[in-house]
Amino acid sequence: MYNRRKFIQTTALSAAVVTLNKACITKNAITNKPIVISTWDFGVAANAEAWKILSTKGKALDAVENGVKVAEADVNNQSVGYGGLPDRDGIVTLDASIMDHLGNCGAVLALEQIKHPISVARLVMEKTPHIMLAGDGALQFAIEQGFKTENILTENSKKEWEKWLKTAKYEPVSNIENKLYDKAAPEKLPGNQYNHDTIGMLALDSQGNLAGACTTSGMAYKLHGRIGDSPIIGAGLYVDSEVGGATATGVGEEVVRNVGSFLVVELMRQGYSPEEACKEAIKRIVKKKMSSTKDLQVGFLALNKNGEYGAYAIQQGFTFAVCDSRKQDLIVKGKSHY
Ligand code: SD4
Repeated sequence: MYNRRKFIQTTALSAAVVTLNKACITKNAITNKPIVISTWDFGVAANAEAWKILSTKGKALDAVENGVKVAEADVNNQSVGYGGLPDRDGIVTLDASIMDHLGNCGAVLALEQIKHPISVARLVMEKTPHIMLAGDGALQFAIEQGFKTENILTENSKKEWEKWLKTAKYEPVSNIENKLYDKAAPEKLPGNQYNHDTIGMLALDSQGNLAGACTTSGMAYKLHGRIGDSPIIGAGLYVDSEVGGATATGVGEEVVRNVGSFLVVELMRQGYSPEEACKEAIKRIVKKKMSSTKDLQVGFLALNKNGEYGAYAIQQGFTFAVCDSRKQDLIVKGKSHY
């Protein structure tokens, strides 16, 4: 895992990249493309895979699918794909969605036994007249499409769950950094501290097309059948080629309630910069929840069609990774409400 202390402060970004004025979606703006951004430190490895495609003039859609597959396959990542922490009943259920510049989209909800839900989501988009497939139906479709079923609950995640069963208390922790930032190595924390670290990825390719992908094992120890924001188009992910794209991480219920990613894109349409749009969306969540956001984490990440990006979270500690022709392994510490 990438060392979380290797943060590069937002302030270190060049002014040309982080645009804080509202008039960012102007016709004459210079477009920074190709570019790929994704949530959290593990986004660096995922971006690197996406960059192989983007840097050779490949499509944003292929880039985001292949990029997030890195996180899905990473056995040490206990919040995405293979190795993800299970639900209350010890079953790993995965949520994923994908969207392209034409508004095509596909999603799988509570998919079991499949290592790469994002690829199933893409096939839902490309091979069916539907957008979402859930549970058994999603699994049946995946098998029909040739996906291999396998046990995606690793020994490590099973042990964490067994430990959790002793108290069986469901307490979403806002994120590991909020309370324990700089105090303990993340790898020493108990698994239930990792309970929300979705990968959301947005890419702009050399043709100027945008795409996004979002994939997660959701909140650890959730009720069986619980669906988060990540596979809900408009909540965990949204792309509009006229404007830009957005993705979310954190407590999905709050993102769904506020149709978060759609909101961020619509704010960018009104002229907000990506960071300002994320900030405004976070402010709305905080306002509605009043004082009960102390332990709540939600983070938004956005990319506009000019290749400008930004993020904002409720709690400190939200990071995202950026990869473009200038820098391939940039980690940015997102700004936060608290
Ligand atoms: C969910 N939003 O299922 C996801 C979890 C997450 O960072 O984002 N973790 O609610």
